[in-house]
Amino acid sequence: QPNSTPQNIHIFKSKLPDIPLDNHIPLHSFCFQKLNEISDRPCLIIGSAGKTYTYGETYHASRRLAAGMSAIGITKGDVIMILLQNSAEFVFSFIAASMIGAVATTANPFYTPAEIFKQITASKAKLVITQAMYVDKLRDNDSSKIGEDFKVVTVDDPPENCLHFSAISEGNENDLPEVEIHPDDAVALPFSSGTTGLPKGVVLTHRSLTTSVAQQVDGENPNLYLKTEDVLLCVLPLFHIFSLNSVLLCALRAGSAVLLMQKFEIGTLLELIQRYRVSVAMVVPPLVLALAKNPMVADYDLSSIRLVLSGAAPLGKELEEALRSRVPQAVLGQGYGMTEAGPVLSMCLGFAKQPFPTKSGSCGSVVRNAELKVIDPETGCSLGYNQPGEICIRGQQIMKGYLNDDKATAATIDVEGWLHTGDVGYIDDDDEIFIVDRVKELIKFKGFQVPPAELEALLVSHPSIADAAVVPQKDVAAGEVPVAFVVRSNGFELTEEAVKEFIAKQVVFYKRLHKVYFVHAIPKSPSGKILRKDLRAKLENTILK
Ligand code: 4UV
Repeated sequence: QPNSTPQNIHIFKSKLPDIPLDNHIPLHSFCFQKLNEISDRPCLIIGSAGKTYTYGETYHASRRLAAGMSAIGITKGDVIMILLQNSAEFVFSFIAASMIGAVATTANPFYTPAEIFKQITASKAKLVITQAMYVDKLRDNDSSKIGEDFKVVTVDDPPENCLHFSAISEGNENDLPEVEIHPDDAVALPFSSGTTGLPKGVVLTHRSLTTSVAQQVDGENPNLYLKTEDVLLCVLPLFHIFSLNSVLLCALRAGSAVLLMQKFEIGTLLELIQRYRVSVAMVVPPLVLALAKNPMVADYDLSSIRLVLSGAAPLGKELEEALRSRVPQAVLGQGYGMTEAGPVLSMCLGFAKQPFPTKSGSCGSVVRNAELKVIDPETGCSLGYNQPGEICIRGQQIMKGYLNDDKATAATIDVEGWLHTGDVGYIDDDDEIFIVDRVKELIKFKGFQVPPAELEALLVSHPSIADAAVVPQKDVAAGEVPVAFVVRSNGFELTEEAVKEFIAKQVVFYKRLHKVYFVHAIPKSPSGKILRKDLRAKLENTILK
C-alpha cells in the first residue's frame, strides 16, 4: 500500500467537529453540572417498585452515602466493589465513590465465588456493596474474613458481620471530606480480558469517562442527542461498561430519566416501556432478537421509542431490518465499544441532533475528539478506506492502563498512544465502520465476555486433561458460544459431559462450554501459541444444535 509509512498514516476522524471538553472536572461534578436547572426532573425510575428519584434526590442520596462511606473509613484511592443488579443503590454507590475519590469495581452478582474472589483480591476492594443472598459467595476462601479483610454492606437484611446499607447511606453531607481529585485519578475499575489472557482491572479515570460521555452527548450537535424529556431503558447490567457509560452516565449528563430494570423478562420489559413511555433503548443483539421476533411485542404500544442503540456484539442487517418493522418510527443504529477504550469508539451518526444518513450493519462513525486508524495486523501499516484491518483508537477517553500489569498495558496501548482493539473492520467511503472479524481471543456470548484463557486454565487443572483450547462457535441465539478442544491424558477415560460439568461448576452461566471436541493435539505455533484460527476454521462447517 502507498500509505503505509508512518509519515502518511491514514487517520480517521468524526464528521462532527472537535469540541472543547469539560474533562478536567471530577466525574460526579460533570454528571450533575446542570443540577440547579433539573433538580426536580426525574432521574431514576425503579420499574419494579414504581418509585422515582429526582435529580436532586439522586444527588443528595449519593452525597449522604459518600459521607457514610467516608465515615466507615473509605478514603481516596480505595476500591469498593459494587456487586448488585441494576438498582438505585448501584447508582448511588457509584456516584458516592466518585465523590470521595474512591474507585468502583463492578462485578456480575451471578459470578461464582471463585470469579468474585479473584476480582476482590486483584482490586484489593475494601468494601463490597451487595445483596444478602450473594454474601455466601464472599466466604469462598477460609483465610479471608468478612468484616476484617473487607467490609460488606447489604441493601437488604444483613447476614452476620455485615452492615445494612442504612449504616452508610444516611451520612451527614456536612461531614463529606474535601478531597482533591485529579483528572487522571481512577474512578472505575471494570474487569476485562482485553485482547488476550485473563480478566484484568481496567483503570478508567475521571478524564476517561468525562471525555467519553462528552464525545457522545456534548456539543452543539451531539453524536447521541439526548433530551431532558427522554426516558432511557436501563435493562442492560450496569456492571458492564456499555450500560454504565452510555446509559447511566450519558443520561445523567443530559438530564434524562433512567428506567432501571433488574433483569430482562420480555413481558415486564414491554409493560414498562409502554407505562413509562421509554424513548431511548440501549440494547444488545439478543434483546433486538426478542423485540423483533417475540409475538408478545404486537400487544404493546412501543410508539414512544425514538432511538434504539445496539452494542457489545455484532448486529446483523437482517435482524436490524426485522426490528425496524416493529418500531418503524425509531432511528436504529449501533455503538461500538470496548471496556479499555473508555469505552466508546464509534456511534451511529443517525443519533445526532442533526443526523447523518447511515447504513444498516455499520457500527457508526468514530466519536469526535478522537483518532482512529486501521492497520494491517501482520505489518502494522496503516490502511485507507475500505481495507479491513485491526482497528486502533487514540484519545483522552481510553484507559490509563491495566491495574498492576504494565506488560499487558504495553501490549495494548503502544508508545504513540494507540489502543489496539483486536477487532478487524474497515471504514467505508461515508466514514462508517464495519466490523468483520476479531484477531483477539475474546468470545462474546450475548455481549458478555468469555475469556478463553480462563477456561483453558480451568481445563488443564483437570487431572485427566493434558491440553486444551477454547474458541468461539457461531450460535444463532447467543452470537457465539465457547467450545473446547481437549487432549485427554494418557490412559484416562473422560466424557464430554464430565468436562462440561467440571467447567459449569466453576463459572458463571455464560462461560459454560457448549461442546467438547476430543483431539490428539492442540495446534500451536513454534512459540507455543494456540493456533486459534485453525481451530475456528475446523468449526466453520459445524452447526450446533
Ligand atoms: O469490553 P467489552 O465487553 O465492551 C463492550 C462495550 C460496548 C459498548 C457499545 C456501545 C456503547 O455505547 C458503549 O458504551 C459500550 O462490549 O467488549 C469489547 C468487544 O465487544 C465487541 C468487540 O469485539 C469489542 O472489542 N463489540 C462491541 N461492540 C460491538 C462489538 C459492535 N457494535 N459490533 C461488533 N462487535
